[in-house]
Amino acid sequence: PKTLKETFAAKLPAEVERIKKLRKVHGSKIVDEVTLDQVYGGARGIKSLVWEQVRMLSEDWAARSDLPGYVVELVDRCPPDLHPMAQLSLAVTALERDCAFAKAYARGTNKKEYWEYVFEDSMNIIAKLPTIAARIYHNVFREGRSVPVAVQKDKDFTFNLVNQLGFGNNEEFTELMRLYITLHADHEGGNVSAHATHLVGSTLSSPMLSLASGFNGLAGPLHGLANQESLNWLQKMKATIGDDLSDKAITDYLWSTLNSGQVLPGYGHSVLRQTDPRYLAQRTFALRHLPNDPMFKLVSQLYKLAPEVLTQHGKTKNPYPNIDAHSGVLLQHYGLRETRFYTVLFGISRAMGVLAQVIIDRALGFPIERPKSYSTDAWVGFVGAK
Ligand code: FAM
Repeated sequence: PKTLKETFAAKLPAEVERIKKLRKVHGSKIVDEVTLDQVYGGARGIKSLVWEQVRMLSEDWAARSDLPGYVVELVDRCPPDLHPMAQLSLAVTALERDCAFAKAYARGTNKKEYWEYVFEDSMNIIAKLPTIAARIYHNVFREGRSVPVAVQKDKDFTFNLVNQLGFGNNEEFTELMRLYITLHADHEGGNVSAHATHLVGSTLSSPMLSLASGFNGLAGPLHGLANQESLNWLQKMKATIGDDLSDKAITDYLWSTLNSGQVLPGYGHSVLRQTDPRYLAQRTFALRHLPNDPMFKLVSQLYKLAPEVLTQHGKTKNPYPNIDAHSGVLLQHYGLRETRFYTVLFGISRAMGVLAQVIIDRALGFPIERPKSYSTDAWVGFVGAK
């Protein structure tokens, strides 16, 4: 059987030709109009990116999972009150020392071969993420009293992640994490972590530095950190309302959050206008495995009540829950209660999607990304306003 890299290499020439032809015949066709609102509104909805997907192989990752000693040392020296996402970003940045692409570029490699080095780097990074994450976890939440066990080369990627965190004896939790890792990799190109990785990669910066940029974006509370925020908020709610999960008690709490000028974490989305299918997949898992967990019951009540409250609030374009409204409740059920670690798990999964795209970007020879910017005075002139 062919390796992932061989499969990709075999498909590439036809894809390059397809895009060449598409551009030759249709290159001047208009695909979107841009309004001034979109210019000021975070470029929302402007059709301007290309995105695809690939699958990965656990066995190959296990073989590449060893960390260089200096990265271990770097992580070990981080103070425990440095947020785990900042530590993850630091460690990924530090992996750049062994970047095959940067070395090949410095040697003057032909640009047609860039993707092959980016592929190797991406596989190496993904392979090392569980060990880095587990090291951070043991340092921060076990006061460094334990270190992650070695990767088992014959086991799948997620088993090793769970095992290194210290939960390897729980098959149901491992199964949850297989779902989790699958769901969080899924994305399109416009979300911040995907776009940041792609944008930085377009400068031919290394996959390590590109991914670290994506992680830095993922660490924001409106993006990946929402999974941490969501469980913290649910716990605060539970501490306030206790066992009273009545519609009134919860509705009042939702309004108190909104009236204090905060968002409801885990609700809303820049693109989706319905319940996030990734939320529903997690809900299906919870209904099967933990229907009586008190925090899941609270999450279910919110699912029933929050959309109506957000609709009355009248601001969000999407009053339904997203992926982050559910994941924390599942993790805490199996004993992974350290909310500050949650976005790291999101990041491990997201790396697969965004690095796959960086490989494709280089394979298709995408150029440096450079939208045009104008001052408000220029925009005023452009739209003919006074
Ligand atoms: N609670 C309260 N207000 C909200 C809201 C929420 N959950 N979601 C959106 N709004 C407000 C938003 O702040 C904005 O208010 P202003 O006009 O005062 O600025 C207004 O509704 C319009 O926002 P929008 O156009 O509907 O959404 P955006 O595209 O601007 O923002 C989100 C999208 C996801 C950043 C936003 O819904 C939000 O802040 N949600 C809570 C945080 C969250 O769950 N993020 C995770 C998203 C997730 F899918 C991920 O990235 N992992």
